[in-house]
Amino acid sequence: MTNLAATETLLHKGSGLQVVVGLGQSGLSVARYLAAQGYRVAVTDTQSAPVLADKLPEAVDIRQFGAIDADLLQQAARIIISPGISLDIEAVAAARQANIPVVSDIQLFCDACEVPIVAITGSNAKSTVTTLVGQMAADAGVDVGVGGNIGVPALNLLANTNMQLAVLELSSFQLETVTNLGAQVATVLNMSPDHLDRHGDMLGYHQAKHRIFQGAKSMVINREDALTRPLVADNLPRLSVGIHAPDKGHYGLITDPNGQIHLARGTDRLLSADKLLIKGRHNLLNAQAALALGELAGLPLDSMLTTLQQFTGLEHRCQYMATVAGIDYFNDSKGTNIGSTMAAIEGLGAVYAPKDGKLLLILGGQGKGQKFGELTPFINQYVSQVLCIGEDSQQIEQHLRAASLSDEVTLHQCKTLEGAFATIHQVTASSLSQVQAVLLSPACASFDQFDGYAARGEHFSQLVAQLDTAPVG
Ligand code: UMA
Ligand code: ADP
Repeated sequence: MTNLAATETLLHKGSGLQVVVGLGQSGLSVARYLAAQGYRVAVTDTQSAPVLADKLPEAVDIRQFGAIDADLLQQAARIIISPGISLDIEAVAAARQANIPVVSDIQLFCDACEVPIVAITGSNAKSTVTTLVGQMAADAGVDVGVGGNIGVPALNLLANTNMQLAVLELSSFQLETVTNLGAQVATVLNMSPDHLDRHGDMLGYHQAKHRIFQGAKSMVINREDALTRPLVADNLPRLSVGIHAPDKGHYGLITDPNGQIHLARGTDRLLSADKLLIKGRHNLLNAQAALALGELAGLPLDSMLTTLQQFTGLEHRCQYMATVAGIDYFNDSKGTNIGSTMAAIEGLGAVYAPKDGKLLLILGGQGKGQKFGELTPFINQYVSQVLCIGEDSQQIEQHLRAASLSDEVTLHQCKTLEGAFATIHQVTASSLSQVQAVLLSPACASFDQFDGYAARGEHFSQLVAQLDTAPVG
């Protein structure tokens, strides 16, 4: 160790105990990062034997498992909290009361990161847009790191010392403890209710999301969603996206008299919509957001347009699975809130409506305090059968009915995905069925029955595959 490094180590040790709360992926990345910097690090987790414990560096010798250790938190110089843990739990609330700073891994990342950051949040489309911007940067020859809520803890990106650009997907949980992120370009893609059980109400959720704009050098907003605009007036470079024809320099859609839709920048038609492999109006917005973010991060337009035409979308997001007995099956397991499910119903419903087809929608799981009645107008327009599963299925039915669910929509209580497939079999066997597509877009979290949205989507996909191989008749 050099003298300078040794002095820094002593300085860090002298700067007090760093307590990592939660030993999931982000907690582990924080413990490793701070230990490597020479800090004294402690970890605490509610689980008595967190699976990642044996991956901790030896230097992290204070390990309090089985409960979040309130006394340990009181000894902290700084607490680094995992995004899945609420700031309101007793031990953390008490530490905040004692003026102990509580930050997220993202704060450590932005304090250390020396390259421009593209920061992306929103209720929906974060992973899709983050992946697209990352791919656009990589295709343009930029050494890019892609991480955050998308699954790669942000601090892990710092291991690449050649990184030229960081593209971060950020959740409201990560943002609520970040100050002055200082992104090169930041965006809130869209806002619809989600995680209200954690943030209390829409205002709390909105405030957490909008922290993404703190210190930003430029921003991208959605013209049709006022909640994506920062509340504070500023003169920062700002590009907008939207479904209507754009003003000069902004992104939007231009529709030709023959109905052909184009992605556009001002009056320039950039690409016709049918050149994209990702479908639905929501994906046209996602494509614009990626272009606008890329532009403000300095990526070349031609190369970004090439990337767009090659992007096939992510698994579990309105993903086409198979056609069985003339019915198309779509896995939108990542549709975990009503905003995403509205987009999926509208996006796919519009494809089948001209063919007099209707959707069969599988909804349900953990409802997170959402108002499901907001889905009713979309269901009445495009869906003929609703199949409810999971913990909050009765509540979902009550909300839909209280919001005037049409008599032409039949609602079934199915408890599980297996139960739903038994009902699908009955419904689609009828010659009167209008169902042309089955859509799993639950508008709910999956944790009552699955390990996550991916496990739920995979289970759906297995059930579809079994249909596929089942004898016809
Ligand atoms: N824990 C406690 N006490 C609690 C709750 C949790 O000790 O009250 C412990 C658990 O025992 C576990 C650890 O905390 O050991 C888990 O921490 P975590 O839930 O924060 O999860 P991580 O593994 O650190 O993953 C987090 C994000 N998870 C959440 O926000 C819930 C991941 O987003 C993210 O990919 C990862 O950091 C890397 O940045 C996932 C997610 O579901 C995909 N995000 C939500 C969403 O997209 O809707 C916000
Ligand atoms: P996130 O990371 O924010 O959850 P994803 O890209 O994983 O976003 O997409 C999640 C779901 O959101 C998809 O399954 C799709 O149904 C829906 N979705 C995608 N784009 C949009 C959009 N622009 N507006 C609303 N919903 C969308």
